[in-house]
Amino acid sequence: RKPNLAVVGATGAVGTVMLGILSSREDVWGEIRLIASPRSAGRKLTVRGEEVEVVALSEEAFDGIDVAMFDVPDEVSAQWAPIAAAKGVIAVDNSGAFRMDEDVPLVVPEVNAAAARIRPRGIIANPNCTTLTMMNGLAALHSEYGLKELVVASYQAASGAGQPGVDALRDQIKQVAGTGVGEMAGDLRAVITDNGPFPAPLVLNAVPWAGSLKEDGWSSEELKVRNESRKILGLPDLKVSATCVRIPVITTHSLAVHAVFEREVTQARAQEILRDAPGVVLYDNPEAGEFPTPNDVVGTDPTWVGRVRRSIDDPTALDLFICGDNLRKGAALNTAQIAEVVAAELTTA
Ligand code: 11C
Repeated sequence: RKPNLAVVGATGAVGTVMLGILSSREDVWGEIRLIASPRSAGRKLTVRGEEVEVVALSEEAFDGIDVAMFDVPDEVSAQWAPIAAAKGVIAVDNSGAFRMDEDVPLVVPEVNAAAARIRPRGIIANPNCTTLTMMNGLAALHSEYGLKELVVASYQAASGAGQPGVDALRDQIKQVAGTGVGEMAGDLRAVITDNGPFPAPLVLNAVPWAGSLKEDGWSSEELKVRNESRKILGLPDLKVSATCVRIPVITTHSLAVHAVFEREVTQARAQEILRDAPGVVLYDNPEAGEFPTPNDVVGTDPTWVGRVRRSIDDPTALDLFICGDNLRKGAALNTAQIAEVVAAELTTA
């Protein structure tokens, strides 16, 4: 029989994208049950062309379920993924609650699908969206050149902070449209009354902050990029420095990456590797004005790589610009791909 799937957090920003993805991919699922907070229970949502009523999150909601995806805040996953797992459900969790737990694999199917089979807690973690944006391309380059170090600057979309982030940016756009605001020092901070989930006005601006404050001035997002990259690539000593910045884009995270390798690189070979890498589109012809911008990439599945250059001062280093839809490959799509790996395992077992 086909395994039964639960989508926990079906009404959220990622959950909504997930229902579209489940409706468009090869259908490997029996029942798809939609679960959300009691506040959203009773709502009807469409998946696979059928209306499905949302049920409230409870222990019984997992009865008869084989695989459950969690697209909910960390604290909700921390509480409920183990409850589902205790009932024999395999939990695929998109929160940060379990990613660095050594008994929880952190999976990008194009990179380390086999890791999904070893899950002592019955939980598989989906990486952070910023990390995910660069994993497919970097894993392909790593297998040829041996990755040693990453210096990353992110340009992150408002939807990374969920619907409140999108709502705040849209409101701020309305507030400044047609005014001269944004031309004088500090005028955005004076005019924008609600920063939403961001620590400064985002419209007409760039805000060098994502997540919460951790030790020595690093943000949680920057530490996730470092720690999760190391775990996914199986490189515990990989040197990683990230600076995470929010920009006024609705969806799609972008990353400027300086990657240093064990061996010398060439631009042409690096482009060839990226062209052949699973889940990657090489879009790299600056002469013709071709390079990815976040807006080109919204709603697409692959991560797009352009501006591939060998470092002028280091023949072992590449500089790249990578864009990925943070709600698709960065969240819902990768979670769906992991769940499909598990479904294939359950079906052939
Ligand atoms: C952001 N990347 O753009 C974050 C959101 O660890 O899954 C996702 C946080 C996470 O703000």
